[in-house]
Amino acid sequence: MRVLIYGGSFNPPHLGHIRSVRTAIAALEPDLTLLIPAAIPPHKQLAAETPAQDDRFHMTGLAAGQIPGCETSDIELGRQGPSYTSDTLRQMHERYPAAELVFLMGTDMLLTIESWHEPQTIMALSSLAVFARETGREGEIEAQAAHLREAYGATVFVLEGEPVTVSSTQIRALLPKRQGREYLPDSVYGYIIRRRLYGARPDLDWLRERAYAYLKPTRVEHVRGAEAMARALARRWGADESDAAEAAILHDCTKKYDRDGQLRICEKYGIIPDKWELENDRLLHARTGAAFAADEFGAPEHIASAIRWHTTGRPGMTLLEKIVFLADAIEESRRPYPALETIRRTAFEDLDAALELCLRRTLVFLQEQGEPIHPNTARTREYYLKKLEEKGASPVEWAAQDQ
Ligand code: DGI
Ligand code: FE
Ligand code: FE
Repeated sequence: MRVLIYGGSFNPPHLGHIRSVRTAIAALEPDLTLLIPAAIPPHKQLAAETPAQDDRFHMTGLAAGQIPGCETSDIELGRQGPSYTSDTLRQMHERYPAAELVFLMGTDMLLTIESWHEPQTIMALSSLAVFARETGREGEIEAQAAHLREAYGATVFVLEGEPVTVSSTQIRALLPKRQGREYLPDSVYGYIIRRRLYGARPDLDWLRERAYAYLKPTRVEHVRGAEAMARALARRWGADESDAAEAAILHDCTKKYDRDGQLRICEKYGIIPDKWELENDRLLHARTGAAFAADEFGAPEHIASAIRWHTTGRPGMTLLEKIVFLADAIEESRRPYPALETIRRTAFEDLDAALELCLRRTLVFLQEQGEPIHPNTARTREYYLKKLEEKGASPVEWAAQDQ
């Protein structure tokens, strides 16, 4: 029996890891392959944004799921103090006494193995399999392999294959910039985004694909329009354009659910609808949407709150909340309503005046329809009316032709 062991931080596990393991499996045909996330690697400092061990273990399991015959072991995670490969191999040897253990590593590790804790134990208990981390060092690798065979009686397999150059460090640096998805299995990427590990922000192409799946097909055009308008407003008013896009992409993510669906989501997230929301379930999707976006897509507080307040608004809105509120109301595919053109123009001249006008228009509309008015809608309009007065500005009137 042959057991292939691949230890590492897996912080996060990426396609490079998966390719290395596949290469090793193809060459060595082990009966079992184990990915072993390290607790505290003695040879390198853990990165500042390192997630909890449970998260790394879970991600490693997701990565292992991509490889037939591959499992994850948590033997290093429960360990107190530094986690040494030699201890792991001793434990593995006890567990599989008849097996040939093969320890998989990158060429960079092979070159430093003599400085590890108990190198002779490592090489006595297991064979070494090495995959290339870069090209052009084949001579050096062969020389080191020969030296280890000579000095320690080591068995060293130098694997053929394209070098695996991507590193977890690089990926961690890319994730907050909405990049790096192409280096990760989709399941791992989805988990990272959902938990916002490493300060990750979602790749917006990925987010659109995932978020649109929750929309009625007829609503996609509106959400696309809201994103475009939110981006334009963010540029105009100096907000983070990609955050505005993210919030707009997610803003109606629970809109398709009917009353029962809304109430189910409320129950799941501990949302207690007020009496206006119970009377008019169209108001609830803003609250359920914020909770769902946070849970399903890891939306951080400032983005969730832009979703939360996109229907009624609230006094003292953040810039992002104003942008999403207005983008929703004035995006290009909105069916024309009175004052729409005036609100569109005003949104690029004075945000507060645009908000006041938009809310005033909604209040008139709701009154005409005999719909109950949510106190937040009324209060928000009053707040921005007062704000305009304090600025010495007058509320914007809309032209007769803007009907
Ligand atoms: O989800 P969307 O259709 O894209 O837009 P939205 O989230 O702004 O929802 C708009 C609906 O919300 C619209 O039909 C008016 C309604 N609405 C906004 N404020 C109030 C309100 N409905 C009631 N009953 N009371 C309000 O105060
Ligand atoms: Fe909405
Ligand atoms: Fe909307």
